[in-house]
Amino acid sequence: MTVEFCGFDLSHPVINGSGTFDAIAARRAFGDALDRDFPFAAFVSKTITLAPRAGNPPPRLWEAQAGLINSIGLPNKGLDAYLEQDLPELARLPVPLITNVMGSSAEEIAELLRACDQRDEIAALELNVSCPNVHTGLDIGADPAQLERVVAAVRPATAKPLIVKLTPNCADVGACALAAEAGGADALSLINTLRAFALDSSAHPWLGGGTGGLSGAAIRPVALAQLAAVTARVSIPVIGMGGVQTAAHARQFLDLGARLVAVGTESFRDPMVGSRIAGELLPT
Ligand code: RRO
Repeated sequence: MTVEFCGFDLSHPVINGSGTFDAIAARRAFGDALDRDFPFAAFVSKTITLAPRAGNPPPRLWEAQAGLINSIGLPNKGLDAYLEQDLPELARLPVPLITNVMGSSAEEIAELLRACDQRDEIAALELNVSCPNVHTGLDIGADPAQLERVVAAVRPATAKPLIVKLTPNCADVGACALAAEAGGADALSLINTLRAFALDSSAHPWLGGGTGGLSGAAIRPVALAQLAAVTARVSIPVIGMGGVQTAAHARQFLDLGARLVAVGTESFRDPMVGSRIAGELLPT
């Protein structure tokens, strides 16, 4: 079931959602076996920012009835340490590497893309636009006009394929998808987590960061609706995700027009679920 994606021939259509599989920790746990039977056809890194970030105070997770609310808060070692320490390790993976980046202004994003553009280990870039704009406080990706401006402004910073990961927390995801395509995105991915809140038994916010993002089975119907709205409007390839747990779920995303399908929360339960889904997926 090889799939062409942004100039790469992938061995199957299943990849990971950013931030849901730590390939470096997995190699420590599974050793070389990880590289022999890597569960995904491409690997997407956790989101990288320019400066290192500690992330949100705990608690960071809340188990919802059919999903998970996270408020991780983008902990990462920052661009320089990522390039120096993580990239050599990630380059040993047997699949193309997609580096996910986030910034709160076009200037910050362009700097991230320019630095990654210099590195042959990186096959493609994924831009996470769920970050609040430093000037407006609103998510960069929630307003189509702003999204098009930002994507167009940063597009020249890299010759590598640029995937824009849309936010689902917007009024019209189809309009955001069109805007990202018009700005020069080579591909789109969706959905990120849905904004959510968890209260403890005394009705106090449970998560250290206040609000969080809901993922897992609960969001699959929303993901399917948003995917359908996007594939109906754009001609660039789309990566679909949101609550995928089985090959039957993945098939629904592919049938709605996704070129690739990503597995996220389910990998916390079973790190090898990507291989199982890829093995069980039947060609159309
Ligand atoms: O780190 C996070 O808290 C986080 C990110 Br960057 C994201 O894009 N989606 C999410 O659910 N959590």
